[in-house]
Formats: sequence, structure tokens, C-alpha cells
Amino acid sequence: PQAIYRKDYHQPDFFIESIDLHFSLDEDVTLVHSQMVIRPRTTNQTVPLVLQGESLVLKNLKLNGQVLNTHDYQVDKIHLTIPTVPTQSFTLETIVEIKPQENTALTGLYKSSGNYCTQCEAEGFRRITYFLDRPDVMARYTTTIVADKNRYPVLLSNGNRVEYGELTDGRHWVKWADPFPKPSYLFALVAGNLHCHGGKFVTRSGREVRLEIWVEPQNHDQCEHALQSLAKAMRWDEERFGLEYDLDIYMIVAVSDFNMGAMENKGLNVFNAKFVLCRPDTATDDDYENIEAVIAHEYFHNWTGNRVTCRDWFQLTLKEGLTVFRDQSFTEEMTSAAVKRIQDVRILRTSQFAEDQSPMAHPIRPESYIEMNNFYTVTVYNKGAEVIRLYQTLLGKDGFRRGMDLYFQRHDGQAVTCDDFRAAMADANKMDLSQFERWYDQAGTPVVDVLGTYNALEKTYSLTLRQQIPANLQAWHIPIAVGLLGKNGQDLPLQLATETNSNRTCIIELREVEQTVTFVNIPEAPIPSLLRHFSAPIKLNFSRQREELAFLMAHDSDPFNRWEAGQQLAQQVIFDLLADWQADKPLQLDPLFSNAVLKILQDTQLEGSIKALMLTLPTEGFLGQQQAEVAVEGLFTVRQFVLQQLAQDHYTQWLTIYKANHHTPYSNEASAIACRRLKNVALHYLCRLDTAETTALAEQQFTQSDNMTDQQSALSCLVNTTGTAKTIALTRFYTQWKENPLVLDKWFSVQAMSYLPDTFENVQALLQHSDFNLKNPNRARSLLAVFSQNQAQFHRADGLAYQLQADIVLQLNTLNPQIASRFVSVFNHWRRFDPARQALMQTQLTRIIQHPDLSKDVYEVVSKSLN
Ligand code: HT7
Ligand code: ZN
Repeated sequence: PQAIYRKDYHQPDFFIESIDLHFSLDEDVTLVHSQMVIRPRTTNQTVPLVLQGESLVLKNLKLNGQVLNTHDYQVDKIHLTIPTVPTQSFTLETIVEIKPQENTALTGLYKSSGNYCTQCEAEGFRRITYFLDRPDVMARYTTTIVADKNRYPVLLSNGNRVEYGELTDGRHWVKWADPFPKPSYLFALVAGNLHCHGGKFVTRSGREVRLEIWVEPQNHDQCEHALQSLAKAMRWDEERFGLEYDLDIYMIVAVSDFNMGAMENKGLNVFNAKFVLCRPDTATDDDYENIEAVIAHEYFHNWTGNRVTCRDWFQLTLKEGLTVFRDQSFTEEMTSAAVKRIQDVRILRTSQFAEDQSPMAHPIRPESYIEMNNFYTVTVYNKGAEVIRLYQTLLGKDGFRRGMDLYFQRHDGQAVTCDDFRAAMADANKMDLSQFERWYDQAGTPVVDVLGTYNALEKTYSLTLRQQIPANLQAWHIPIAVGLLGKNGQDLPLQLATETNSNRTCIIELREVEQTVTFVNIPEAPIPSLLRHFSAPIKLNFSRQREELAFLMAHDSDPFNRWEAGQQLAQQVIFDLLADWQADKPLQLDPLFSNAVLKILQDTQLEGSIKALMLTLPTEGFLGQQQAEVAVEGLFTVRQFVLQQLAQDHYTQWLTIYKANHHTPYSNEASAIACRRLKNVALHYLCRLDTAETTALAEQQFTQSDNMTDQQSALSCLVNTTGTAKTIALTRFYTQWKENPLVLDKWFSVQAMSYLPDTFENVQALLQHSDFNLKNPNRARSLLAVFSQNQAQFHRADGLAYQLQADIVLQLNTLNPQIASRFVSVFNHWRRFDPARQALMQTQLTRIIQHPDLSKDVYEVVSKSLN
């Protein structure tokens, strides 16, 4: 397969002004009739018209009303080429046959639970009809859908419903018109038997918008939170960015088979049901938060993505990084800013920093790809969002808003680049942001070493910051937020030698390889709090004693850094214990760490959700990333030891916390969520002790809970116990929830996450379970993707789990290449393990690459991994 390069971008030779689509949906074949008005980019050009098309059977082709002879055009597996076309605007009509019912790749038009739906991003529209399937070709769409009225009473597409009617043969039709020109990736069609949960929203300019959540009828009672979330997002975008919705209707359809989270098609979002459906007894607090965030994310795309779209797919972060930043900011304001920031940084550091260390490392604006679907990554999305956050940190909230306003003023209705966005930010603020481009074209995580010096005579404190610049790269422009704590734990007023006023937190703009800043009037040797709120996506090295970390953990006014100090302290403790374990020394938990944890447990001021996060140790995956070679068994053993020890040391306090928070009645309020988080962390510690008493607590919670957060949490404690309680609870959960696929996914996941040594065998058995279905991405992920994150069990020394994973990848390669490629990515990190595991993973990668019909998706990942 051939790579495509960013540097090779050319404007299209033709534009498509409008497309009139007609779908005749039938159980055997679906007919797609398209009529396009095509305009050559320049007059008198003599270039061929090359349209993309895949898995299509061409039945008819007319140019300006004339049927074309077979010698007037060529069709291959992925193109329709017409060598000679008029030099002025012309119409092109095609009729193609497709078979959505056989489409297991879930891209293009496919069936899910008997209903038709589409997924066109990135390049799925070409599996529906011949088209210039690239985002810089923006057309006006009208769509007519014809289908059997009984089976498919609901027929939806983008824009407004303009006409409808019935045919004499039991079929009916609906015509939709979208007034906004859009790229093909935003096209959508849905047909099926669906229930509508409706509502309305009045925009700030007084227009009434109809809101509709469409779900399978049995899910009618799980839509209200999605509807509320949508209304909240619409209001927030008006208030924060002055952005109003532009159509009369906004529809969301929930489907069970979906490759990703959701899709922002204009006026007709298609969602993975997981991010729509919820009820207290079926969905956890995290599910509720994720639903609100994903609904907001797709809604925000209406401006950042749809009204202003990407010129080409290399610019994906233009819409995704920006929209993730917008949804993160929304959630920060709807919930707790500190909790949200910690959660987002955890994702960034565990997944994106790992991607940076892998053979798939790429800048947020990649230079090349073989298969675009492989670049919907944590780098493009989450690091992309961090880069947008940097603008806000550098320019301030108001400056950022000025930049956004100018961006929309300049580019509404256009397909643009990341450079256009950066120019809007720079111009609106009269700031030179040229060095900032390096965030877009340099891959990897910047590393900054920091040294602090206190001068008691001068009463100054200096920080010297030095960027480690890899070969061929240049210094980044990095804002570093800093505070200085006095001995009493309070922030000292900060005044740079060059400034007159003082602040509690100061932003140092690091632009050079090395820079020193000096704070004046510092009365005592301070303890610096660095990179507050995680002000840049970097690794910062600053050497600290455990006492200092414990101090920051107890006192830092920046909640993010308070949490961060705790994580660093835990990491130091775990790595020292690991060295002892490797040297066959007995393990003993440092009382300083145990006491620091006790202080958190006893802190009555700390908000419950933050407290729960502070009581959670870094994961094995994260710890492994900090090592030159991942110590699979050692990390597992030592981390388990620390958890067990903390459970023992503070048994009474865990029990007190558990009891104090257990009887809070269920509500979706932040305070009730915090109680559940805290009590469930406590329950997990207690259950580490695996006594009759602790198991009884979990069993009681499991049987008596009225909400899924508590039920799932208790179940995940019970699967790690060694008595009969585990089987009883699993059977009970299955019987209770076997008719609800999203809850059943949790049943698979909980078992895949177990840290007991028989987990692999259980996963193998679950693959044979009658409810397991590899074709359903949610189910496949719930068991296999979750298991692959279970570091100690997945990376078993015998390599059996690797073999199983490779078998699955090869099956998925034919069924659903996008999911196959996600699943094969777990091997990307194979070089970070010990030689024996490396050899075992390499064997599987080699087996995969030798497979005769490898998809582009899997080929790209595996070939880069092996290189
Ligand atoms: N913009 C959407 C991306 C997406 C997608 C991409 C490839 C294959 C399937 C997909 N489903 C959705 C989702 C988003 O970021 O909002
Ligand atoms: Zn998105």
C-alpha cells in the first residue's frame, strides 16, 4: 500500500456544487441514484474527472443527460474515471448497487439491529456512491429515502424534512434538504423502527430548535440525560463562544454497532448507544459524565468541524483537537475543573505519551498516512486539545476568544488548515506565534529539566529551565505555570525581577533551549510547585525528596499539583520497593507514604472526588512506561503489596469512610457522585484483604444497590475474591442484565480486568460465550481491549495471550479492519518489554504481516511496528 503525503496536497480539479441523492432501500440490494452538478476549477482545463468509489456496482452513468458508453469511462476497484468532460459546469448521474446488509466494516451504509445507518468519516461516502470524497469539496445535499413503511417507519437524513409521501406497494419516502454546503464525510442517513424522545431549545436569538433523540423502542426510558446534555451544551456554546445552532432540528440516533464514540453529521448525529442511553440502574456515574461530554463534543463540532471544516485529513486536529478542548472546558465548568483536568491528564499521559514512545508516534498534524482511519489517535485528539489549551494559557481566556471570533469571521463556510487557525489566534492578539508551529510538526513529548536556586542574601529564587531537544528538532514554545510555597504551605507572592505586580501563579514562557527566571522578594527558601494545572503536555524533571512531595501533597493550592505530588510520591515508593523485590529483599512500606495517605483519608476539607483520585495509585501501565524495560511481574507484585499494605495500615479509616458515604441516597449531583467514588475506593482497598468481613461488605453492596456505579464496583471487587461469592455474583449479574447489551458489556469487562491468575483462561472461555460477538465493536472491546490493558495478565510470560490477540486481529482483519487495527496496536510497544516477551510478540506480528489479504489499516500499524 502507498503512503499519502501532506506536502503533496493539491486543490481539487473539480468542485461538486450540489448532489441530489435517491436511496431505494431493499433487503437484497440498495440502489443509490445520484445527480451531481460539477464545476471544473478552472475554465478550459483538460483533466480527467476521477471519482472515488469502493464496493459499488455501477448500473448507469449519464453526463449532461446522455448515457455514457463503456469506452467513455473506466471503472477500477476504487475509481470511476471519465477522461474527457466538458470545460463548463455539467451534470453527472450515476446509479449504483450496494449491499448494506453484508457490510461488517461499519463504514459507508450498513445495518445495525435491523436498522440502516451510515458512517462516512473519514472516507466512507465512497462506499455509498461515486464522489470526490475529500473534505475540501463542499456540496449542497438533497436526499430522498424510499423504504418499506412497516420495517422502516423512520427515514432521516441531514437538514430539514421538506417532503414525504407513500407509494402503493407498502413503501414510503421522505425527502431531506440540507441548506449548508458540506463535505461528504458529514453525510448521514438512518432508516428504521425507532422511538423519538423529543424536546426543544430556544436559542439566545429566540429561534426554536426541535431536539430529537432516536433510539430502539425498548430504550425509550434511557434518553432524558442525553437530551438534557444536548441543551446544556447548546447553551454553553452560546455563552462561552457566542455560537448559536443554525438548523431548525438537531437529531441524535443511537445505534448498537459503531466503530467509535459518535459522529457529528450535520443535523443528524449518529451515536454509539453507549454514549446516549442511561438510567441510574444501568449506567455508572462515569457513563453519565461520558454521555454529557460526547454529546457536547459532537454538538460543538457544528461550528468547529462543520461550519469551518478541514481542508484535508492531515488537518484533522484542526477540528478534533479544538473540539476536544471545547468539550473538556465544558465538562470542567459543568463538574469540577480539577477532577476533569486530572482525568484528562491521566489519559494523555497513559495513552498519548505512550504513543509518542511507539513506532506509531506522529505530530498532531501528521506528515503522511497509508490509512487515514489509523490517525484518529490520542495524539491528534488529546495532544491536539492540549495544544489548543496552550493558546488559551498564553493568550488568556479573552485573547483566546478574540482568536476564535476572528477564525469564524474569516473562515465560516470554508475548508481550512491548522495554519489558518494559528494565524487567527496570532492576528487577533497581535502576537508572534511562528515558533508555535513546532507543536504541529514535531512529534514526541518535550522534556524539560528544571533546577531551582535560592539566594538567601538577595532574597531571590531562580529557576533554570532546559529543554532536551532531540536531533533534528527545535525548541518548543512552552508556557510553564509556577507557584512557590512557603514553609507554612501558603503560596508566596511572586514577582519577577522584570515586573512590578505580584501573583500567586506565574506563567513562564519558555522559548529558548535554556532560560533562567528570577523571582524577587522571596523571604525564605521556597518549595516550587511546577507545571500547575498541567500547563503544557510535557515531561518535567525536577528532583525532589519524599518529604517535599508529601508536603506538596498536603498543601499545594493547585489541586492538580497536589494530586500530582501524591502520584510522584507513590511512584518513588513503588520503584524503590521494586528494586528491593528484584534484589530478593523483604518488602516494607515507607511509613512516610502510608502517613501521607492517612492525612488524605482524614482531610475533611478535600472534595470527595479529588480525594478518591488522590487515593488511587498510578496504574501498572503508567509505571511501566517510566521504565527502560517494563518489569511486568515486579510491578504487579509490588503494586499489589502497596495496596494491601495501605488496606491493612488504615483498615479502620477505610471502614469509616466506607460507612460514612454508603448511605447517601442516589442522585446525579456532584456531591452524591463524590460519596460513591470515595466509598468505592474504600471498598476496593478493604476487599484487598479478602476476608469474610470485607467480602460480605461487597456482597451486601452488590445485592442492595439501586444504581450501576455501586453494583459494578462491588462486582469488580468480588471477581478478585477467592471464595464462592464471585461465581454467585457473576451469575446473578448475568441473569439480571442479559437482555441489556450495554450492561452485559460491563459483565465481560469486569472479568477481563481481574488480577487473579486465571483471567486469561476466563477470557478464552468468555470468547465462546453465546453472548460474545466479535462483529459488535462494543462487545469485542469490552472483553478483548479491556483484557489487553490488564498488564500482568495480558503479558503472561507464556505468550498465550499474544497468540490469542493475533488470532482475533486476523479474524477482524476481514470483518472490520478499523477495529482490527486498533486491536493490533497493543503490540506497538513490544520493544519496551524483556527479550523473551519481545520475541513472543514479534512472532505474532510477523505472523500477521504474512497474512495474504491484510487490510491497509492493519498493514500500516504492523509494518511500522516491525521496522
Ligand atoms: N469525527 C468523528 C470521527 C469518527 C470516525 C472516524 C473514523 C471511523 C469511524 C468514526 N466514527 C466517528 C467522531 C468525533 O471525533 O467526534
Ligand atoms: Zn470529534
